[in-house]
Amino acid sequence: MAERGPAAKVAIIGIQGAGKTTLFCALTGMDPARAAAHSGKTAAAAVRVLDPRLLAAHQKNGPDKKLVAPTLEFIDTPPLWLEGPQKQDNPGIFAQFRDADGFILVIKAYEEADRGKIAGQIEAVKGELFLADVDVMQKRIEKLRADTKKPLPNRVELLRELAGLERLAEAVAGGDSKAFDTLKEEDEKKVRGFQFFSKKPIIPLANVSEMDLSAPPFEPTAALKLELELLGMEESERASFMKDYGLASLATAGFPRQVFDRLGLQTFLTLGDKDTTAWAVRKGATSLEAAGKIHTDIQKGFINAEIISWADLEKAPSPHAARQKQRVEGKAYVMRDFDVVNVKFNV
Ligand SMILES: Nc1nc2c(ncn2[C@@H]2O[C@H](COP(=O)(O)OP(=O)(O)OP(=O)(O)O)[C@@H](O)[C@H]2O)c(=O)[nH]1
Ligand SMILES: [Mg+2]
Repeated sequence: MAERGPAAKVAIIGIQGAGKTTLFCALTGMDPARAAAHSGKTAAAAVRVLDPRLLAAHQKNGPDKKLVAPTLEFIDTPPLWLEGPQKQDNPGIFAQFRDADGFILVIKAYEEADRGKIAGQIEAVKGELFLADVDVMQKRIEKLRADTKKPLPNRVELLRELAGLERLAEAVAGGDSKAFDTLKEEDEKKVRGFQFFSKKPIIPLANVSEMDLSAPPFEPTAALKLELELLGMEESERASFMKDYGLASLATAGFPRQVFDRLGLQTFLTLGDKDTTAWAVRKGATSLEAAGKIHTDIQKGFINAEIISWADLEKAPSPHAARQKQRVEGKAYVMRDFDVVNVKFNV
């Protein structure tokens, strides 16, 4: 099997001191001292997305086999928004995570003074991302305005792109990113290459003090500093501290799975002789697309897909027994989460 890249890249953003690096360390296991050395730059690390269903399938298929999980790449970023005299221009920073598929916006809410400012923080940070997009759009608009004055053979096409971008720039400058959803497919293809931030999902996470865990401002909420400290403890010590704080589980432990879902991704399984592998695919993907995730040759030679639903695998004592419930589906079949797949193909 070929080495797989991450299923998605997720940039951790927020105002100064929000807890971005603390979250990054809690998620990736990176030593805070090492992460601090990246101050002012981005740092990236991959995290496995371990769904309980994958762990159960692995047990069922043979616990000695290799377990292959999808990964998310998390990117720690410098503060995107600085107040007052510290305000600085750092345009180069955006290029470092332009290819992110989505964002976690860490909200600084661990001090009394932060509490009334949650909506303001979201607006400020989103505003920086949107402004960065508008800058890129304006540059392209200027170029298109100049080009459409020339008698170029594709002038009609360029005029169309210009009109589309002018509309988009106006909407995004006004804080409205829904304009992306109304683009016609051919126009969407044109702007896709720019990887605009404003069309990507933003997941806010409230970083509160351990005192406020019982009254979260919204979900997801975590006391990130406490979580990082707990993660550094021995198992038994951690369990007793968690009990003291009334924490049933660590928010950061389940977070990669939540993010995976919020980014519009789902999973399918292949149960091999040597491995149990979970593959990431977008929600709504067909069996043909799923086949392409495994190998382009398997997609090209696709005949059909043998599918066992997750519910049937879960109930069966073994993968072999679950095959009694197997269905054969064509290439247009829309994948369900945690389907077990065996693609038949011509070589
Ligand atoms: N009391 C408390 N302090 C926190 C919490 N989260 C982070 N901090 C502290 O706030 C400071 C900044 O945390 P970082 O994780 O470095 O924040 P950051 O968003 O990466 O900061 P910049 O990279 O400078 O923008 C550190 O001293 C943290 O220990 C929290 O939940 N409670
Ligand atoms: Mg930081």
